[in-house]
Order: sequence, then structure tokens, then C-alpha cells
Amino acid sequence: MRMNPKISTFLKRLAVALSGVLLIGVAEAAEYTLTAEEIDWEPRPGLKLKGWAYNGQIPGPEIRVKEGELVTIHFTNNLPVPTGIHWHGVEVPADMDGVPGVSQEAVPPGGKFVYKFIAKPAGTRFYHTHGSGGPIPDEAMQMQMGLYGAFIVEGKNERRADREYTVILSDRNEKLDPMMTDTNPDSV
Ligand SMILES: [Cu+2]
Repeated sequence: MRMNPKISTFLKRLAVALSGVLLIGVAEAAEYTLTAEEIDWEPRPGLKLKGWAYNGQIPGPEIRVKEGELVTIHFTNNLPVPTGIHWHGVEVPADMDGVPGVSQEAVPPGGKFVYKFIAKPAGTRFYHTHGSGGPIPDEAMQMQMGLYGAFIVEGKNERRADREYTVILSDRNEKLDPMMTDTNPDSV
């Protein structure tokens, strides 16, 4: 059966309008700013290193969102190297997945990128650099420098614990040279 084109157009417009109302009515929105930059880092007293941090801290700030929420992350790269942010365990569209050389162009020094996705599924996830899209050890090197943080998606009907602690474990070779040109993974 062919529908009168006027009615069909009207129905399409109505559907678009309704989906807009649903988006506004149901989804909450969370907006964050993350800036990657070099900092003086003292992971334990007396050990003075250069670190690469999100918002000046290692690990980066904990991001806590609700399942189904629209998340917007305004990212600025103030590092001396290209980078990107990968949302580990979060089901994001491919072009928001933050893997330089695969799903996006690396964000160059001084560059910006806006990540936008719906937070799902619920669970304790994390975000981290995926390197520059350069040689293999690049990602491991950038992570050792400090580019990671917790990303927690709270479930819709989740029971809240009285107290919740986030623990992030990492290691760092104190002799690591972030501007190295050595491409042997064993040396990272
Ligand atoms: Cu990952």
C-alpha cells in the first residue's frame, strides 16, 4: 500500500519530533573536560619523575556517569606528542573509540577532540591513552607515563554500597624516557 506522501512526510516529522522529546525527557547529559599535560610526579616520597597526566593528576579524575547518559568529553592535548583517549569496556561508536591510526586521527600536540557517546554497559571501566598510532610500545609508554583513570557507569537500578573505593594499579619504569625513539617493546 502506498501512503499519501504528505501523510508520510508528516509521520516522519512527528517521529523525529517525538524522538527529540524522548531524548530530552529521558537521557541525562554529563559533560567533562580532560586535558593531557606533563607534570612533576612524585609517586612515592623522594622519587621525582615527569608524568603525563589528565587534569594534572595521576590517575586522571574518576569519571562517574549513569547508564544511558549522554557523555561529552572535551579533550585537549597539551603533551609534546600525539595521543587519543580509549574508553575501555564502554560500548562506544567506532569513531569515538580513541584508537589513533584505527578509529581516529591522533590528536596532535595543542589539538582538541570531542568524544560523545552513550554510557553503557554499567560497570567499572577505565579510560586510557591508546598511544599516538605510532610504533608498538608507544601505547604502553604513554600509559606508564600516567595516562589512565577510572570510568564508572552506574547501573540504573543499582544498590549503592555504604562506601565504595576505586583502586587502580599501575607500574612505571623510573628510567622511562617518554621521548624515546627505541621501538623495542621489551625496553618499555
Ligand atoms: Cu583498554
